[in-house]
Amino acid sequence: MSDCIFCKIAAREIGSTVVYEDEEFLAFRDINPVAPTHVLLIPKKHVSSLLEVPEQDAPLMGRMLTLAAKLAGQLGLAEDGFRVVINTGKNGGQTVEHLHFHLLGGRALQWPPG
Ligand code: DGP
Repeated sequence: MSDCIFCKIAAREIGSTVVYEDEEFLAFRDINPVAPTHVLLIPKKHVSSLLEVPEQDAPLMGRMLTLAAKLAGQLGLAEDGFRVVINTGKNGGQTVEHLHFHLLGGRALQWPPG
């Protein structure tokens, strides 16, 4: 989508610190990290939120989830643990309307999240 900031990051029109890329996905460092490791994983295809994922994209979502685990390992988070977060909508705290997983680790995370 032309006015979507994450589409622009995926198209390399806006700079970011990329940690992983393939044909379907991009992972990059969050501009405002809330943990020592804070990476955003996005599908390159624009989907505005988890609520808007079409049924036929279930396999894509499965690949995204297994990729999140693989990246957590590559980022050194597997041993101590980590969190994958999908903020959705107003109460979920979603601020960018392009589906993204937050991959958070490097410190003990609180629960409930507040
Ligand atoms: P959320 O609140 O779940 O929609 O998370 C959006 C995240 O995106 C937030 O943690 C900050 C991050 N973010 C917003 N704009 C940019 C940007 O231009 N570059 C990068 N790297 N991250 C961004």
